[in-house]
Amino acid sequence: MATHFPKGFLWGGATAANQYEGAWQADGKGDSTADHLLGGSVTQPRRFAEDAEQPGYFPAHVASDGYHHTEADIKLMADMGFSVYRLSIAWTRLFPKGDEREPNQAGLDYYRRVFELCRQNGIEPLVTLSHFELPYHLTAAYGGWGDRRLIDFYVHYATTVLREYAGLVRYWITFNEINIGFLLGSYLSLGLPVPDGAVPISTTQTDAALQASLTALHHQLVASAKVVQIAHALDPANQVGCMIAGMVAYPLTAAPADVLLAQRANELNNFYCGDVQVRGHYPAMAKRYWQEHDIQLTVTDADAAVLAAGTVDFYSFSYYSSGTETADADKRELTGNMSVGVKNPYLTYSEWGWSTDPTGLRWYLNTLTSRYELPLMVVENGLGAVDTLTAAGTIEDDYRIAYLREHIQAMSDAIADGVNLIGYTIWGWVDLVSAGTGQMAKRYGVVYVDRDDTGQGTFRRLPKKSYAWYKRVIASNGADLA
Ligand code: P53
Repeated sequence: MATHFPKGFLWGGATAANQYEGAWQADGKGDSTADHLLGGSVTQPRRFAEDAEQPGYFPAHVASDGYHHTEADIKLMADMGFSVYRLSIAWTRLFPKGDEREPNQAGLDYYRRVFELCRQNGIEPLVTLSHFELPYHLTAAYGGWGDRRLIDFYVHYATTVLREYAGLVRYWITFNEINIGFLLGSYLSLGLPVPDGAVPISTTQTDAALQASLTALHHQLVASAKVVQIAHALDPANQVGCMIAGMVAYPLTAAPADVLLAQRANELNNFYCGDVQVRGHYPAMAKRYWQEHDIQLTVTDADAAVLAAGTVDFYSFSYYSSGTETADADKRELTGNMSVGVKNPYLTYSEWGWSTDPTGLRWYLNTLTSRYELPLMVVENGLGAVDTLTAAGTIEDDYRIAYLREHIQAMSDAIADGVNLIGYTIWGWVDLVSAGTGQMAKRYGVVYVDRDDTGQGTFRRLPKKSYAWYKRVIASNGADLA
């Protein structure tokens, strides 16, 4: 089959430090907000614990033990032919509390080794500076991103990283899924304090909670723009992107009220943050939204100037599924462990209630191209599913192959539509802890990790059937999807 993927297209996979590395107290690492989250399931939400050393299961403490599997895991990626690896730096390995001036040398050394190994294996690192975590001390002592001083702490951390790894890393993402903070996770993404025992991931927020989330988000957006400017000033070769949770909303019917609602959801969920990071200012709809929810946001002239000067070089996003909107309030329901709306009768749903919709990815890529005309990267995509070892000790994950095949085909079609897509990193290329539920049983990897939902196992790596398949896809630059 012919391929539309351009020469030099970046193929790879992604992880996040707190879901993959474990080793939560190794070599001087401090505890991050993620280290305070207990395990959950699709029916049992994760809870927050102030004391991260109390008895109980904290998935991030061990995760996939990536910290102790660095060489082997990079070899596996190289063997698959990866040209890019998206990973995040744990802020707490460098600044255990977040407000220190001097970084922890052991933390700097660890990531230097990771980046050098990537380079030696022909893999371009794509580095997320903050992926759903910050030093817990910044939450406990400052109130997380609700405090403006976080901007300076983050800029200091980011500048340290940019200087330290100059020449080793060229592709940067400032914040993972920056739009999730006000939609789902004010603790997860913004580090806003929550009471002990609380469920920190929620699909509903009061206006007061929104006020706090949007204020904190504004601080992140300013911090992001500052870091974009610093990265460019330090080295014009640095490419910095935003990272948005890609959310596609369809109207349930052609009723104009449904269509309008879906449009508003698409605008709010994606472009509230996207416009700030790409265009350098809040879109008109943001002001309407603030009025409707009685939000008072302080955007100083200095903030506005920073936002305008710190626009990104590329737009990256995660894409898993699409949602459906209805104006009929009676029909709205919880469709998955984290999505509200209504089920789409034309789509099938995973065990976690997430729809499979490759056409939505093509729609999203085209929508972004029309709006921004920027290079795009799909930096998370994959299927969270239960995998079972066969008697022969293999994992025949044809469902995952089918999911990935359809989404790669959709990307190929979008490129033929005229989209400038430059890279693709599958989420959780190696099994890791779910952010939403804290489970290991929700597996995304093309490589299996032997451990269960209580943290027990050998942590042995085992390539699944999808591993050999993805390797062929990469070798053929997307031509061989069979
Ligand atoms: P899990 C919500 C909606 C879509 C993606 O999610 C989301 C979230 C927040 O969890 O998160 C991203 O692990 C995130 C990753 C995460 C992945 O999607 O809940 O960037 O950290 O693991 C998948 O199945």
